[in-house]
Amino acid sequence: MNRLAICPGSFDPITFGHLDIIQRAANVFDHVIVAVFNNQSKSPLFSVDERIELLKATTASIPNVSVDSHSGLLMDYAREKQAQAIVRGLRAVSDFEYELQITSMNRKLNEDVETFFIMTNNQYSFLSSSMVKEVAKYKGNVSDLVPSVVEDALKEKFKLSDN
Ligand code: COD
Repeated sequence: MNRLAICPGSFDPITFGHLDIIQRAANVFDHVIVAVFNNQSKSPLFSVDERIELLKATTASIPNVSVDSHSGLLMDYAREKQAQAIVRGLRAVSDFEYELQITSMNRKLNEDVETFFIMTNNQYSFLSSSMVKEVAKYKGNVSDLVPSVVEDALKEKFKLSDN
């Protein structure tokens, strides 16, 4: 049986922290779908299409990863794709509260899908899309935090919004 996992997130934009989780999930599952969802509590900088393009460009070298988006509930999407697993990353204790809440709700919505957590790589434990956006906005160096294609997209975004 082919094991399919979904890595859901806002990915606004993808960072090396996300990429590390996606790569490690791809090492374990037969296929991984990286799925862009809108998180109601965040106002995105990049459109869904832009986030998909950046994800495709940065995961192109991982053969068993594909990129998609969905605008409804994660668990409906998991059912539609017949996925066995959700994979999420965990950084700090602060992530745990949030992840416990959404995992409990998701389990209530669909008991057939397990959620797995991958502990952050130490070098990315401080890294978040929000911080990357803030550093880039004030012209700080983000080259160690995101792939170069993302760095370019951030520069373009903030250059355009400055005008
Ligand atoms: N190291 C390790 N993991 C990391 C790092 C890092 N440096 N940075 C981020 N991650 C992990 C996050 O912990 C997360 O697991 C994943 O990468 C994606 O992160 P984000 O921030 O892009 O994604 P979120 O947390 O905004 O995603 C939330 C969802 C969009 C998945 C959620 O809102 C959702 O499921 N929405 C759809 C509606 C729904 O079904 N809701 C659930 C019922 S309440």
